Amino acid sequence: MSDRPVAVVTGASSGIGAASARALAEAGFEVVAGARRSDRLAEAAEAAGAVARPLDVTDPESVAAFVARLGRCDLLVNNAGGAFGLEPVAEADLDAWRRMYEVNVLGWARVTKALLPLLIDSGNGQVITIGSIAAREPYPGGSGYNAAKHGEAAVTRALRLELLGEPVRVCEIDPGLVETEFSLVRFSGDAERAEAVYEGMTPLSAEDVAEAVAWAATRPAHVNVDQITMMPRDQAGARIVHRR
Ligand code: 8X3
Repeated sequence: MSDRPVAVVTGASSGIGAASARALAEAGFEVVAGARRSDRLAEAAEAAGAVARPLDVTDPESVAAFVARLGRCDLLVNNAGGAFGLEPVAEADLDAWRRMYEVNVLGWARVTKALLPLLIDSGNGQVITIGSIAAREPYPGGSGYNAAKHGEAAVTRALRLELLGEPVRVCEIDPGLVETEFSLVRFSGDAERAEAVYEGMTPLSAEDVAEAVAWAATRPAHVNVDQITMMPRDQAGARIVHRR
């Protein structure tokens, strides 16, 4: 590896993760892109100018193998996550809730915990969590995802407090509607339902969020960008959307 600072991006095979990998490579980082889907990851990493490495944040062995290959880590972008379903509490699928907690909260914790020694050793480390407006505002049908994202936000904010005095910054970026594969995954591949989420309005793009990631990552070392909430102009709350 070169002398460039090393950024790890999780969930980097598509969407915000892939766009962040590209934006960070352009900003001068050596980017290590991790994700489960190896074909998609190889393609996205190549386009981003990043190194592709297999990573399943829900699997302790996968995380351990991923971390063991890193000699250095200056920045961790915790992007892996997602929603499964949009049922109200009355119809909640608790297995889906468990999976959401597993990927959004325990996945976050597994990777962050494993990389903290390298982040501290770097002398100027940073953890950026890609949260969600769902971490700030509950909405009907969001409960399981809201709980997972509120959980992820809570651990991110706790980490910020715990690392006070250490050379590691902690940042939470909470986007609203971003057109990625997010809704396709949430609705188990139902493309029509996924497209309807962004109908008649202009959502954020993955690149819009990636710009915020790169901006937060390139502030001077003494500047901690704690939290960013960003939404499309057409959105003023988790479920307050203007459609034409
Ligand atoms: C994705 C945004 O509003 O669907 O995290 O929860 S939302």
